[in-house]
Amino acid sequence: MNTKPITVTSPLLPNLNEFHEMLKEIWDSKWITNNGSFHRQLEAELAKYLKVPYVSLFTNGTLPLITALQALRITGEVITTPYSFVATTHSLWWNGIKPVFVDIDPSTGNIDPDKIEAAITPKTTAIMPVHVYGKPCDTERIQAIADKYGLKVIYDAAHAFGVEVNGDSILNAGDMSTLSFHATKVYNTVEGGALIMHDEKTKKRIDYLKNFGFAGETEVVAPGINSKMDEIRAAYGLLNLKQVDASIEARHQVAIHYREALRSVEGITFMDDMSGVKHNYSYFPIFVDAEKYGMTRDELYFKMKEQNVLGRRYFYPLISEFSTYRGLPSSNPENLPNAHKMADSVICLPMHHELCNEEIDRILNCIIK
Ligand code: T4K
Repeated sequence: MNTKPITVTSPLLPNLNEFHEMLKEIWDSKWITNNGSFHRQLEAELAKYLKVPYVSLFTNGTLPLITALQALRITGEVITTPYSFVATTHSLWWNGIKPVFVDIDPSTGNIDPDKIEAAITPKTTAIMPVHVYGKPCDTERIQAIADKYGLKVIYDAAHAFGVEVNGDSILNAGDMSTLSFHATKVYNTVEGGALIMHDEKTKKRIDYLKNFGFAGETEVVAPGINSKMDEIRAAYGLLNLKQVDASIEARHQVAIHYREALRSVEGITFMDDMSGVKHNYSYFPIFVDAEKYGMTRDELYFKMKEQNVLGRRYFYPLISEFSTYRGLPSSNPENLPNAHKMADSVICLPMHHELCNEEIDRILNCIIK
């Protein structure tokens, strides 16, 4: 096969000359990590861009999940979704917390608020939903349940950079939200992430926790971890912030193109934009109904692969199917029918800012018979 591979995503890269200028500044200053000036500037610029009060930068999108659970002193059981990247549940495991999986709403892929209350026990202390593919969870209903039972809510918003509902950032929901700035995300700092919080006191505590718990030169206030972002990635992040809007708009155009072409294909469905929501087009999942389409999801996935169109089956298998979690009572497939159905039918099509029409046509030609 000599066609060029079309990968599921491609990273947004800063202008190399501008990056070089910033690297020179870092070299001159010799301050390369530990809350440097680019780190402080990126926290401030992200808070403004994302319309949130406080941002704490992290070295990836997994450590803010682990740290948020620590900061809120979450123990016992946490209600979460099996339809996510495995890091969501791993963060609970790393804190000695038992995950309790609840099924998803098939229209969004997000945890189904109707099913949360039945999963609450005296040991439940929090809910950890995921805005999967950047589609906002029903945050109002989740908050109402949390308030009724005195639970904390930590959103894994790894996919939800820049997503807004009726003009308000989705990141303002719950007690805290986390972001991933991994290379594969809409906005990346190579590796990176952030924790979003609502008040200065929490921001201070999180900043201690990501620096071993140090509050000053000689005082350690908690068993923190090292999850600080360095100056080089903060500089890269500042440059990428300038072009992320254009990148999201380019993704939007790809989504329009896909939707126009796929709407009439029997057995293939996809998610439309939600009313009042500013989307980020981070992923473009399609769902294959084998009977109607005449081919299973895996048959289509491997057919695409043969033609070097490298979609991905995010999120298959479900987290509840991995060996660490399979034995949990809530992992029983009978408890998670919608999640299983979605995981067994999904293919995320290539989606990034540089996809050209010729590539989009190559992708669509694999699907449209
Ligand atoms: N919560 C949720 C809901 C998440 O989705 C994630 C991460 C996290 C938490 C944790 O955040 P981080 O700790 O990762 O910041 C990827 C990413 O590694 C992972 O960040 C992401 N979710 C997950 C959904 O996808 P892989 O193993 O599928 O990526 P990989 O290496 O196969 O790359 C996919 C494609 O992207 C490649 O085929 C080509 C392209 N690519 C990738 C990289 C790394 C590039 O073009 N350049 C690159 O440098 O996991």
